[in-house]
Amino acid sequence: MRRLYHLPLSPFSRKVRIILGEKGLEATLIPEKVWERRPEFLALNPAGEVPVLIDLDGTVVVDSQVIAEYLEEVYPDRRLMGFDPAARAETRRLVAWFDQLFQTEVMAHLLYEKVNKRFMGGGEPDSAKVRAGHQNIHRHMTYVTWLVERRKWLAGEEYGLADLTAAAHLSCLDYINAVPWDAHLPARDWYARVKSRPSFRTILADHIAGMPPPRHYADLDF
Ligand SMILES: N[C@@H](CCC(=O)N[C@@H](CS)C(=O)NCC(=O)O)C(=O)O
Repeated sequence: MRRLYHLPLSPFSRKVRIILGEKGLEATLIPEKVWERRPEFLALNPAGEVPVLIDLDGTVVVDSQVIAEYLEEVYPDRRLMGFDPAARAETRRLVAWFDQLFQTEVMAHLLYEKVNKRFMGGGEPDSAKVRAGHQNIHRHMTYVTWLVERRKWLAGEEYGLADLTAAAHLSCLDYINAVPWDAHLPARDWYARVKSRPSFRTILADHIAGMPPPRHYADLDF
């Protein structure tokens, strides 16, 4: 059986789970408490990070974007990165936007401070960082709105990796009720379209013990 080492509120793990769903590939999800730094897990990924995919033939693939590109090559029937080099370049640009820029400006301030610290025993959230995260997110939501007012999906006319990467990040923040949807209605409508896809179902079913999501989290008409 294909296996995916993951964490429920890891945006990079969610990105891979959604890709697997879109491509109709089954995988057993194995939660990995990365902070425990298990030797068996470090042997799979010396960086100690999730996600890690072990494919049917035992191939070990590490890093969400490397996994995305691997799955696109090995299981090309349902393409998620575009059909020509220009479309793939635009997809990769937006994936990098969310995995790098959004991660640094928003996720590291909000998710790390509010959630990761709690599990990893890192102390109280730093309120200046949390405030910065809440401010920074507006520029990214404004950019999503700018894109979807000009295109059907983020990277163009087809749903794909750019959409699911952005949604993977936002879904983690939505779980802690940190997305200002009401101030960015076109972005909310785009997210509602992504959210209603079957590949998103397991994401919406996630439930972390002692940390319930807000009511609207799994609601398709939020
Ligand atoms: N570039 C990596 C980043 C993965 C990453 O940052 N994973 C986090 C969870 S969201 C992690 O496992 N961190 C382990 C740690 O901080 O010790 C990817 O795209 O997969």
